[in-house]
Amino acid sequence: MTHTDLSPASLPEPLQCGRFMLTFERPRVMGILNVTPDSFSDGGRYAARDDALRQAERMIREGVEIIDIGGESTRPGAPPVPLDEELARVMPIVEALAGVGVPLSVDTYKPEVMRAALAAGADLINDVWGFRLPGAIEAVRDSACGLCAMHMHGEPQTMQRGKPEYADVVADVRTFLTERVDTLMREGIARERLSVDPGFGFGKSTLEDNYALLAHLRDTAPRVAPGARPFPILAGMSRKSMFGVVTGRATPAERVAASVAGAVCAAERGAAIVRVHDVAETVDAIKVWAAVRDATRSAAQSN
Ligand code: 8Y7
Repeated sequence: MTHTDLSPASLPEPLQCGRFMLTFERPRVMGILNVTPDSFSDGGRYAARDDALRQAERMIREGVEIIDIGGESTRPGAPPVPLDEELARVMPIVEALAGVGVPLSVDTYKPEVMRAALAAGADLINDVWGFRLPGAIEAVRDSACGLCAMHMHGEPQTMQRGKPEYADVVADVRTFLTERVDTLMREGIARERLSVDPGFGFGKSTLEDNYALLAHLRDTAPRVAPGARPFPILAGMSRKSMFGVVTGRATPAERVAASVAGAVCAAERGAAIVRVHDVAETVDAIKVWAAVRDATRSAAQSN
């Protein structure tokens, strides 16, 4: 099969996401909602809450399809946030948005935050540590939530941030993600609840590694039996330094166009979900990508 394979059988498996069943006729746009107070403003947490809710409203107007709520900056090198602080940031947002009709994802690796978020109505748990912390799998097992298992090198316990060298970064990431989905399914998580993510920028040593993962995005997912649908792949590249390096744009806010181009490349390579800051721009770009794909499909059928 080439990348012009357009048969519905090659679409990602639908993802059971709590109250929702997401299908992937085209990639779904996940909007990033950070709830991290600016330590320089007073009453930071309440200001952050208002900010976050305003931003969520904006993303909904712009056509967001999943909202990813995060209370700890997971950027490499960021200081960890204590459990009670993370709960105080995330829970009011989950509670406020649980009724809006958009699937809610919570970006956390802490089992206690997972449990609280699910009890309050979260639909997806996005764990950059791939459910490797003790208690993480148990925290999600008895719910219907979706899971996103991301690749990050190293052990959660030590929070090691070494820069590994990969012999073959695509194969190494696929091996890791295959082990994670096998473990999760063995532990009782249904296959249709699982999505995977190569973890752009997380401990990938070089620019080449990140672009190899994007170029071969489909091959980062666990292999499935012939005829079976692949696991949904989430691609999170928005505003990351892999775009800064190529464009010379020093600050994340300047990387919007680059990020949109990256999202389109990910769509072309089978991404099921793209995680982005710039929802309106990405939604438009994905619509154009899908129109071209559909026209290609019609042309192929009439030949
Ligand atoms: C990713 C992510 C971040 C990603 C998934 C940032 C929380 C860094 N990146 N989650 N989170 N995939 N699944 O720049 O690539 O957004 S935080």
